[in-house]
Amino acid sequence: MNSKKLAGEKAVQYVKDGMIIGLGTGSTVYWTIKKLGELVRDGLDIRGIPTSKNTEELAIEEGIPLISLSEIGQLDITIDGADEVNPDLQLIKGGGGALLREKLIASISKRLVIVVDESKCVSRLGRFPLPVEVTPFGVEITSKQLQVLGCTPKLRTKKDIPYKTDNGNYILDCSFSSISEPIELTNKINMLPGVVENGLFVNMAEIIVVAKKDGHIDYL
Ligand code: ABF
Repeated sequence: MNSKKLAGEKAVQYVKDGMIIGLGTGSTVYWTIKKLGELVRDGLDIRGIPTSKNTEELAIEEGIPLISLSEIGQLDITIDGADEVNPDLQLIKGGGGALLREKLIASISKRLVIVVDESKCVSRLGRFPLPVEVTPFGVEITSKQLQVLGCTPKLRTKKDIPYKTDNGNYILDCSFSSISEPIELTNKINMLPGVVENGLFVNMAEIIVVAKKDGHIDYL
């Protein structure tokens, strides 16, 4: 059973004709986008806003009409993945490097629906290192400031060179091991000079579609 496919496809139930949809990034929401492509080919009238260049390519391949952020004030729904979900529906996102665009698009969406397999559900956030998008300039300073908040930052690299986001920034993956106060922490992190955005999505998700190993779906 492909849990990611099950969760991704299930989220399509929230999509109605005429909607403007934020299209997330990652291997779970991949299946949402594939399903939406099928429905568009059967006549579903939607327009999508991708959260990353990878998602934009996939949406174009699937024939989903795109619209730019400058043309709209609000989205009807955003469907996205996550790296961790706690019982209060607080999230860690950004493992795919798209956290800035994901958070921006989610912030102007009427609903944020998250699709995960059950491995992402945790009692407390922090097992997954928190991605923090930072400016390349002064990354050493920002890293030291993040350490003061109690984590071990690690510069994300790809083939031994610093990974660059779609926005031209770096990512520091910050191991906090346990995050008990995500709301307080996200505010402290975003106050630091050099931080562009962090992967804590607090009080944003409305529905979590969780695919279990046995093929059942839970809704949080
Ligand atoms: C994306 O979904 C990222 O924010 C997050 O890292 C990723 C989860 O990836 P996957 O669905 O591939 O496990 O939105």
